[in-house]
Amino acid sequence: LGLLGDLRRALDAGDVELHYQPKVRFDGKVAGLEALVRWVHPERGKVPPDEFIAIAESSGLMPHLTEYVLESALGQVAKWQAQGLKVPVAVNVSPRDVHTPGFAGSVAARLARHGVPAGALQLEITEHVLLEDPQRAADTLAGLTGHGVKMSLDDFGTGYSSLVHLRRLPVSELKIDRSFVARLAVDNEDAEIVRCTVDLAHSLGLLVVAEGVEDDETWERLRDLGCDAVQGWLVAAAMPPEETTAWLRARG
Ligand code: G
Ligand code: G
Ligand code: NA
Ligand code: MN
Repeated sequence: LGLLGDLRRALDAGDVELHYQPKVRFDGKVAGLEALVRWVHPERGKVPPDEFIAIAESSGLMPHLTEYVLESALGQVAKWQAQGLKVPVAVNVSPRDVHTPGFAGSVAARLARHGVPAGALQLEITEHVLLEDPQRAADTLAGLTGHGVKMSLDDFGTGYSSLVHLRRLPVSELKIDRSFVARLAVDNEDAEIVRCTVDLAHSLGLLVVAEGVEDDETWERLRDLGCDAVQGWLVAAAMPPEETTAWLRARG
């Protein structure tokens, strides 16, 4: 497939961009930003991330993509820091990354090189990190948290044996998948699932972020259920860096 070669060239040329989507608390304060990759192919136009991430994963290009994303995100965090904007950024990492030897050390070295404190970086992982080699994954995650990097469990509720994994993973935040959030205001079962997830997370000492919040009613229900922060189009979609800077400044 030509797309893989094109993606490789786009990474080498710096043609893959990061957009940033805010996570906000119910008092309106910004809890952080999630970096999301965007690739505009010269002939095909926007390629959906799901599509090229799957290609990167199956072809062995994923570690390279992740290095690119980390490099770009940390460069941006350093820029924002220099402008007095102190906001943590979350980067999505794939199971493959967590199984790459030396991953924790390379993240720590990258932070140091950019002069970014580890607390300003969060890594979003999914339960799939535990499918292949749970021991190696646990070691890598322990290494990362040992360096002070915060871990977030993404798409919670959609993987396998969520509860077992939750106990084993050194995460400080849980993100409720948007498939549970979307119909929260109209579906009692979804509302109950979210309520239980929030309570469970809190009893384990984790922060809870709800993804895919699109309307005020859902926002209010989540606030009443004790959720800590939300992410979604109601607040803002993922924005290019300059737009994110303006958005952060407008928020104070
Ligand atoms: O906007 P959205 O279409 O950005 O993202 C689609 C999927 O791609 C989501 O599952 C998201 O987590 C994933 N994704 C977005 N950016 C990255 C990235 O930099 N690395 C990885 N591994 N996944 C990403
Ligand atoms: O897997 P991950 O949770 O990282 O995926 C995030 C995906 O969700 C991205 O594709 C992002 O663009 C998308 N997204 C973010 N906010 C909303 C929202 O409010 N509604 C919907 N439908 N999708 C959203
Ligand atoms: Na994510
Ligand atoms: Mn998610």
